[in-house]
Amino acid sequence: MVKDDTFPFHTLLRHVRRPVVLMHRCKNLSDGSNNTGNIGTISNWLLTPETTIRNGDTLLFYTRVPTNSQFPDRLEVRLSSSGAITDVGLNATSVGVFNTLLTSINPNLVVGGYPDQWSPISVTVSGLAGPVQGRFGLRYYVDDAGASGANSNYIGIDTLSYTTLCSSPNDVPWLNLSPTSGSTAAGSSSTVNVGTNSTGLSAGTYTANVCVTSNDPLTALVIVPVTLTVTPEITFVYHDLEDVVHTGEDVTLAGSFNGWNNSVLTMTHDAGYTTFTATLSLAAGSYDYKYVVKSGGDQWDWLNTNNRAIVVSGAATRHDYRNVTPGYMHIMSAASIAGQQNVPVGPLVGEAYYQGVTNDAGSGRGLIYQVGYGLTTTAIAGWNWITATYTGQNGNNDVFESTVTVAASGVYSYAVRAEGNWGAGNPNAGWFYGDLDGVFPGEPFELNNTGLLTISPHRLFAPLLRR
Ligand SMILES: [Ca+2]
Ligand SMILES: [Ca+2]
Ligand SMILES: [Ca+2]
Ligand SMILES: [Ca+2]
Repeated sequence: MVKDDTFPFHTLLRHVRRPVVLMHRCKNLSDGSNNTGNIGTISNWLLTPETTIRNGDTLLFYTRVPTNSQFPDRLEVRLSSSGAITDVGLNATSVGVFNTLLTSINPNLVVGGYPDQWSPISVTVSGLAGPVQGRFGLRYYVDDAGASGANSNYIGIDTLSYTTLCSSPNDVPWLNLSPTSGSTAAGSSSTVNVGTNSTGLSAGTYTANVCVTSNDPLTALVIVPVTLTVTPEITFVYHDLEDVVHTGEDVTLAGSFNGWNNSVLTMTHDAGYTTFTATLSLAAGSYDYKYVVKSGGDQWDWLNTNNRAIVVSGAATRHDYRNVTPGYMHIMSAASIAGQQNVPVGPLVGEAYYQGVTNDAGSGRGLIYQVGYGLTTTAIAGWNWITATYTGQNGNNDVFESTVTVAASGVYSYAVRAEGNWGAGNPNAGWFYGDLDGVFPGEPFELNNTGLLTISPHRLFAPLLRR
């Protein structure tokens, strides 16, 4: 008995088709159909197509009875190993070729013994001597049923699927087996080579089972699970816009993905040593990394003050640029400096600390220093800025200076600044400014802590006037 308008569908697949199957005693249903007499035994069958059935295969479906049903129902899941034959017996108590009972839902026909909401039923095949050709049979089997019986209401079945653990090798192209069959003498062993080939596969996890069937009565089937994880390829590209990396120097890529080993992954450089690339297969996840310049020692901080981070979820190309930030910026010259217009005044002196970049003798790689003056009413970026020259070390700090020549007399503020990410197109570009009490984590740049530069009108000397 099949009917499709009594339950709402099981929602998982309701849009696919209308597979609700009902088997009922029909004493109250309007269509008046009957499955048995006033009292009798109902044995209604739903058969799957013929297939190869192995131990470990799983039949999954959803089933239910009406809410608060007072007439118990029962469902048997049976197995036939007789190929395409559909013989279910001649009467309500016989089962024909479906003589293997896999499970029974509400076997004792008790009220409440059958789920009254859509519930999954999973049946795993076991106990077969080997693969068989056959069918599954769902048998609605209720005695004392019918209009005057104590049992039988109706049930629904929906969203039925069948999962076989052993696939045809043609369905698993990424797995190679050799040999695919053979014989092994009792007490000895044979080697089966299993190879994988990820060509053409997108990133992800692939699983299959290698199933070994034999006529061994004790282990007719051995299942070896195989998992192939194809990881996304990530291409790292470092753009050396500031020429921090000189011709002949290597850049390595070190990160949490290779134990921060700064010697195992040397990036490929272009002819001009301006672009460095490396491609890695990385499992999905989060990683920290750094680019390390091989210049004498290993220069961890020349291209980035802090670790970079990447979240891998699929193949990607990561473009990176220099990203250095100073740990300290400071005006070293006097808080107040005086001079005359059109006469070089100063020098204005600053110092900067970039972790790992300024430490050694000489100006830090790729750093630009400037001194500047302007009115505090003018935005500091719009002051007059003059490139300054490295003059020596103050501990780990670079010291730099320049005089300035001011055209108009007046009272100005002055400050110092530095930039390491100045290459055209570097998204990390930005000047860092220094003041009199310094700029460092926890101590900001303050306009009211800049230097004072007082420029007086230029006085012409009397002897000149007398000529
Ligand atoms: Ca370069
Ligand atoms: Ca230095
Ligand atoms: Ca301060
Ligand atoms: Ca400050």
